Amino acid sequence: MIKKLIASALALSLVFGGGLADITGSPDLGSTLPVNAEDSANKFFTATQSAGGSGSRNMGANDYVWYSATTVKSYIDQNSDGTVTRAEYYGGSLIVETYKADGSALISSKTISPELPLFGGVFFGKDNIYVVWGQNNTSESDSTEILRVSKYSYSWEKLSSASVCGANTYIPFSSGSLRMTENAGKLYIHTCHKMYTTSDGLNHQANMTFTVNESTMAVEQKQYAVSAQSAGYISHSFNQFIKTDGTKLYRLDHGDYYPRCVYLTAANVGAALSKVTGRQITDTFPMTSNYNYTNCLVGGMELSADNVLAAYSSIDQANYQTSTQYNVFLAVQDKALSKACTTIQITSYPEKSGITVGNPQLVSVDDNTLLLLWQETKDTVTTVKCAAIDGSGKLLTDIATLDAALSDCQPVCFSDNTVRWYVTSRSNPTPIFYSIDMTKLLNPDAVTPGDLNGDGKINMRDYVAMQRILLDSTPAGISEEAADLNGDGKINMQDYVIMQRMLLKA
Ligand SMILES: [Ca+2]
Ligand SMILES: [Ca+2]
Repeated sequence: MIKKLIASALALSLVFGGGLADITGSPDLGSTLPVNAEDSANKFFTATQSAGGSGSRNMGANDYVWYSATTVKSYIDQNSDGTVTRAEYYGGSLIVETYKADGSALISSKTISPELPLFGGVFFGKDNIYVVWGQNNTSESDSTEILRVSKYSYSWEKLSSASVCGANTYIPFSSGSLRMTENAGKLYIHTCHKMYTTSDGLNHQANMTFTVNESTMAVEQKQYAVSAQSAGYISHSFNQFIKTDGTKLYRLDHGDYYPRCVYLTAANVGAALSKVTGRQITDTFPMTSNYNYTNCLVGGMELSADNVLAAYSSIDQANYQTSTQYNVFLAVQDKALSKACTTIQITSYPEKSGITVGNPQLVSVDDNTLLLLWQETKDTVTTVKCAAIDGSGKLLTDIATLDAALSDCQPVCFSDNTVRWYVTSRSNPTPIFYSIDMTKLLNPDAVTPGDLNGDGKINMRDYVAMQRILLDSTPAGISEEAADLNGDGKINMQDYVIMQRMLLKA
């Protein structure tokens, strides 16, 4: 009986073309197969080379070139229809491109002309997109616009802007970065600048912070006064991070002098930006012959339910005169900044290991789950290491090795619980989109209904596997659990018909 039903269903399958022989050529029933790098060891991971898109080079741009970071040029965001936006400042303009959800093909593109000569950053907010620009003020005029925040709709229509003039700024974003966050209609910008010339004839560098009202675009708070670390003023600050949980505003700076460490502050949301509680989350770095050089790179700061976590790489600071081997560390600080910071050493490569460890990145997945990533190079082969961690920094998974790279595109967790980022390079100038399915990373044995062979996709291979189950017996490596699509505990024609519908919709 079953065999008869299958025979008629097989005839039915001709309706959606492709046939069964060409299972790799028409997995999505007519659509082009993306060039996917399948990773059988890591079924949670995919790499997709896009067809189309502007060329650039952002691979490794999250590593500090010398001692200081630069503004982040590459951004990724998920659109409401599931497509992916890439925004990247490259070649003197801001490229905005929309790709298919899996990154396989470019759908549309536009270019945003710079409003001022220096690029600060992009922030994809709840309701709008914000782009920051800046310009030098070497004449030290208090009326020169040194920073502009432009507000865009999600269709990239310019709506309005806010300006900051003077602000003791000689060169904005100099020898540091810029990051933004938002909460309850306020946009927070944490960055840095070289300041007006002081009596020693120099233009010293420090951090600065602004709060912008997102509806009126009024700059409501400015924090750039030369002050002390007790007020959150860091000199020099070579990298800046900012996050808020709606209660407190957390800022992280990579200081090289006042103080010489990675420094975290917390201010109450709505209170003065200078009214902070502060904590060193690394020891004070020993003074080196070039004091700007701290032998440390900070790559990420995220919040969990109870903690502020920061990822960084560093040499063995206790033996700074001889140590050259970088390792990855996590700093875990309670949100009240009341306890001693916990340092977790993630890698323990010995000196002269031959492994170059890059600046790590940290991604918030949910209140108590994060993803830690870093790049390693050995014998000219670059890989990405990754592991899920909980909100207190405890490893939830083994450290996996991926055939991938990192860039200055901060990876983002999309609504499908998948972390995505992209990388461009000299050999591959158009984007390769990488994705880590957090559900699969955390539950490697979990099955996805319809994905009978567990390769992360539902396609003709699964359809064939379903037929084999019904006609004969379950082939090796095929999940019967994934074949029971209506969840009634049996695999029969009802599941077969559901699978056909799934494939027709794909
Ligand atoms: Ca499959
Ligand atoms: Ca069933």
